[in-house]
Amino acid sequence: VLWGTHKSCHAFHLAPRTLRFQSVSATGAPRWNDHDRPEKFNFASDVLDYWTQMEKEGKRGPNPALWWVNSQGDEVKWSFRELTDFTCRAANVFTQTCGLQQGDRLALILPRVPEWWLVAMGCIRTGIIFMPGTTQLKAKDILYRLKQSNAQSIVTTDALAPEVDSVASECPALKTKLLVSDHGREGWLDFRSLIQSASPDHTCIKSKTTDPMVIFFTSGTTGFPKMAKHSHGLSLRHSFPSSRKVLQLKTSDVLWCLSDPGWIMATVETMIEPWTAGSTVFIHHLPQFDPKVIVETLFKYPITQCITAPSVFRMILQENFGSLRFPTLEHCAAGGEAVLPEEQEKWRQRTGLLLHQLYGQSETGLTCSTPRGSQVKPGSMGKAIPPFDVQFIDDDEGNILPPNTEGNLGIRIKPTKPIGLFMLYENDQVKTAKVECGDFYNTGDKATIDEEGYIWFLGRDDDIINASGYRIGPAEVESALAKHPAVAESAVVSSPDPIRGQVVKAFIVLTPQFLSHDPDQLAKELQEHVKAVTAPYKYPRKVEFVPELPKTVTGKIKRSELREKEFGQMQRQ
Ligand code: BCO
Repeated sequence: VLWGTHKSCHAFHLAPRTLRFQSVSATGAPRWNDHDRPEKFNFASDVLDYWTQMEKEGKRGPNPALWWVNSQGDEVKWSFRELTDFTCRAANVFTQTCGLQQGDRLALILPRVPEWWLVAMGCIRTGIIFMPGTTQLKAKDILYRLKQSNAQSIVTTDALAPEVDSVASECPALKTKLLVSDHGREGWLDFRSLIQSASPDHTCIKSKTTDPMVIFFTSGTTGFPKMAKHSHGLSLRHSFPSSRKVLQLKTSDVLWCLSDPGWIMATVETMIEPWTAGSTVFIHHLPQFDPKVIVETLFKYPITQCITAPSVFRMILQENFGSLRFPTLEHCAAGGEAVLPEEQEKWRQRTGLLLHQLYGQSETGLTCSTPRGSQVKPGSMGKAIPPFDVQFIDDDEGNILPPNTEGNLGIRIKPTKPIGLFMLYENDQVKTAKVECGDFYNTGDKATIDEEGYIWFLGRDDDIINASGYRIGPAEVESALAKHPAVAESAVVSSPDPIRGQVVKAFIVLTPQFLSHDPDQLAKELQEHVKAVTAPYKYPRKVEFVPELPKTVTGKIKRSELREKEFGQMQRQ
């Protein structure tokens, strides 16, 4: 460990060695302009190894590149030199031990443990496409992901290994299972010991900017999650001056983004954006969400910037904490769902800090924000971040609408698709085509823009539920409910919630044999059932039993009618 002290090392120690670099920029990481389209780019060799070189030349301060802590007092601090060393080893484990090649797919389902960053960067070095997933996934979700992607490999922990084993026989493409654990498991390779014995000499691939790098699973309004595939352009974009302006990170900054590693927010804000700037990525293990731990952490560690979901800021404000004047915190940003002006004001009063909004999707990465230092218009999600040309378009042909008119937030893709926008939905030409509207990618998010370019979120134009920053497709929850014998049919919609913004609500028609059951007890049983068969964050926090569901003449459930009833109720309260 090069910097500071640590009580005990959670993961492993390796002596940093002298390294060979394949592609170190002479002029520094941020050498591209907003509209550059370099033919080749690889985040590992062009950015991570650049900072390693800066450290070696004494041109970067002593702060770590990754600083990981947990509530037991364990701590890991890795410099960029160590990260280059360890991620080269990870790359060798994948290619030499596991026989994986550029273009192969690896499911990465780990909690916030330091190995997550080694696996992701090891994949980038080798061109293996990594597919982050939350540890809340259940066997059924994992099976879906492995089969849809034809994944050759998976990296996960003890907690999820049995779930993987229960479905592995249905995944013929799956060649290697890697376990991050202190214990062995039959049929699994031990990632930690393989890293220890692997060579740190590795030649990073010379990836094209347009080569695939990562796939995020994102919920749709119908069916199961889609695979939004991104190229190396996703990481190149954060070297552009417009992206660098958003947080204005410096090498001395310590950025804590609390996102679960399964979401695009974590890939961008706990890896790409801070390391592009040579900043410290701070991670707390946080196996369970607890506002008290978050507040204690912000007091205890020299964190300068914090990014999380608006629900987290709300939950902190709800608790009775004495002081929220954090000694080193300078900048806060919230992303994943909308923030109300009253919440921004309350946060400012309690902390003395402005709460900036970020907006993006798994398909788009960071799309809008109010850059640090520029005027925050309360309730607005800020301005478009170039190279995205954001316009407000109509549903039909993608015609551009004038300011202050409600429209779909569109990102121009013609004549040229901008760097950083997803490539396509893997294996799904129909859905890829469906989100193209004239010259634009249609986000499906309704918003308006004012004359100064500030954007105001209004809502979705479909049935997707945004509950505390999670995008949840109703079909996923309805399909989980359908597996319970009490459910004849169900309709799942969003319902307003003062803390989480929205929550999942299920309207359920019971089968005759359950009609006489105690409704409260049955609601709890169904909630537990959903938590057991699919990722628990999707479970319906509200349940209402109804004799029938509203339907169109063709038998289609009118979710919009139910949703309007929910939001109408809120207005009447
Ligand atoms: O609330 P309950 O206790 O009833 O249930 C919770 C958990 O306790 C439970 N659970 C979790 N793991 C389980 C489990 N139950 C059984 N078995 C397990 N293995 O399930 C429920 C999960 O709900 P949750 O995750 O909302 O829980 P929690 O603890 O209330 O967390 C609150 C938040 C705010 C921390 C959480 O909702 C959150 O992390 N939200 C943010 C999501 C996010 O990062 N979105 C960004 C996506 S990327 C993007 O938008 C692009 C932006 C550029």
